[in-house]
Amino acid sequence: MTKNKYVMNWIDEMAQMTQPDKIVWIDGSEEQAEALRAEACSTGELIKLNQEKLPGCYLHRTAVNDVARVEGRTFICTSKKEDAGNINNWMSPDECYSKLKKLYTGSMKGRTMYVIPYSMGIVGSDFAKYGIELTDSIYVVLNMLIMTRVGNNVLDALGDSGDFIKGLHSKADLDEENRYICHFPEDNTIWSVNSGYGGNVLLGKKCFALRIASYLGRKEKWMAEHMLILGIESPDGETKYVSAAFPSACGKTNLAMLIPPEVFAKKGYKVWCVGDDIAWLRVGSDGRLWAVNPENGFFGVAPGTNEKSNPNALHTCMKDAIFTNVCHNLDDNTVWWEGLDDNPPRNAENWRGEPWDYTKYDKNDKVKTAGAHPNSRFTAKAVNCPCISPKFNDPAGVPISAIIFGGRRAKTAPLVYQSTSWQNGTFVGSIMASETTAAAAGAVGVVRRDPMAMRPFVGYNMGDYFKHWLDMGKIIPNPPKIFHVNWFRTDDEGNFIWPGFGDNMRVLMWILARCDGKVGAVETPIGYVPMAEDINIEGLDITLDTVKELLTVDKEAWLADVDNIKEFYELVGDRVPAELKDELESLKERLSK
Ligand code: GTP
Ligand code: SPV
Ligand code: MN
Repeated sequence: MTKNKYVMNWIDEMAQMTQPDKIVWIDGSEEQAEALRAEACSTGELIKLNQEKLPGCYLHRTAVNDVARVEGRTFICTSKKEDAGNINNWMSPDECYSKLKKLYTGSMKGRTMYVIPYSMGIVGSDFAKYGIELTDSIYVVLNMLIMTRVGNNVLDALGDSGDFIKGLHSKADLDEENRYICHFPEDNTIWSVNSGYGGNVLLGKKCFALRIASYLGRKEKWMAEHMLILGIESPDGETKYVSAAFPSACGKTNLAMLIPPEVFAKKGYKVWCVGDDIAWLRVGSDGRLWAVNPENGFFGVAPGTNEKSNPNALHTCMKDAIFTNVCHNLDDNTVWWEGLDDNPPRNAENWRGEPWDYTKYDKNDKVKTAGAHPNSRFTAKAVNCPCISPKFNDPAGVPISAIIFGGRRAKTAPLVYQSTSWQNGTFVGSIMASETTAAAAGAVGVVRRDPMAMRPFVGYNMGDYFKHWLDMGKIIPNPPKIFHVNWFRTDDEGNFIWPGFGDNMRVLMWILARCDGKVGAVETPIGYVPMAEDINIEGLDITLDTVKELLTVDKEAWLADVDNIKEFYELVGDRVPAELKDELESLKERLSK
């Protein structure tokens, strides 16, 4: 507990509104967590899994209508609408507070309000930021215990300061029509109501560490980005770090934990995971850009995770993990998901908790027929990851050599290209596009522009966000080089051409060689593209011609994209920096030559 009057007054006020039966402070202890797990099992909120095969692991099912982030119900509530911009939904703070107050009033009656003091970043470090989440969900408490650093030491570090993010979450009655995820960046406040799904309710994650933090980062000259961070250690023991922004369910966790292919492993290369979803970046005293992962765990996509695609993730979630909306194997009380193995359980319940017949699986209608929901997830501790970086708990973070943007593009974007400058790289990030995935409610597979993979997560005007990127370039004396990748090009039958996963390291090696000035490139209208021979394909069953195909820049397709980008910039509105519009004009000229 604490004597901090800002904390205590705020909790009083929230408790008067939500009217819980009691208030319980989460202290970060294992005893308390264990008691909460037992309580959740007694009510059915959690199912205790086979403790021999999956020690410390539990299964949770959300409501059927509550399985992904809801971007349409996510709001940025700044005083002025222009400050939220056209890409965000906006409500005035007054209107939003009064609307949500009605939903919160009495919403915790008969329930307990849990008080979770947590830190994003290492408690007590220069770059840590603190939050308190109030919630009526044990599932949220147990997830926050994995995903963030929780406990009394956070309250000690906060002292009597009012500088913390006030998060209020209530499941209320999970009413979809009254579901709201609202951010008040001017008040350091987040209000979430009527949901129980990860990204909507684990308020330290997207709500704080991206939406509120991006707003703070602009004010304080640092960056909060939807990026993984990984280190590549070369045989001489030197480690270089890269960060990469891919949209939701587009491969961050997989890249962050990759296992080097034999050709590099036998030489002694190693890959270390610093983070899989969020990076906070600032300029270091050495003039480089340094990154920390503010989280303490992974909330990873389950489907597709297997012994071949991502063994590190699989091992990470084999203990102390919470599985959400996966398939329950009733024979041995374990879990299963599509893409885990070729042996679906015969006696099982699907993600909804209904008896499941694997023979009815139709990959064109996964939500209805799959055992696990396409956006089913595992919540697992970073310390349980076999390749967690020795720098994971270093408050200074790691210096970034390259920033990589990427999306799911069946055509258009080549396997990899390099931008020509920070400004051009910012442009490359701003024009990112990707096919939508099951991570957010709505249609899947539709190409949409998703700048820097931050479309759903920028807590202010997207035009100002682009400007912030350009401004950061001016204060980083030795900035990372900026690249773009695409693992998802398909052939005429719709099959992925590039093997992906661990083999993506072959592309990372080219990127690092470019950073060191050790390899040449071909200049194209969109930037520098590798010579096909410079992508190491030893041990792969693809040919040099395939690599050439993956690296082609189709000018017609790109010109069509230019028109689409113009429309998107118009949608973002009048705060798109002139420099980026100039970049677009120059790109068009180069393509038309
Ligand atoms: P969020 O947690 O939603 O932010 O997603 P993420 O970017 O961490 O996505 P993740 O790594 O979990 O990947 C999601 C999906 O992409 C999974 O179904 C993977 O199997 C698939 N995927 C990841 N990497 C590759 C790749 O290199 N090639 C192909 N074809 N698929 C990939
Ligand atoms: C994403 O959707 O980008 C995620 C999962 O990482 S969530 O925490 O739900 O946002
Ligand atoms: Mn994410």
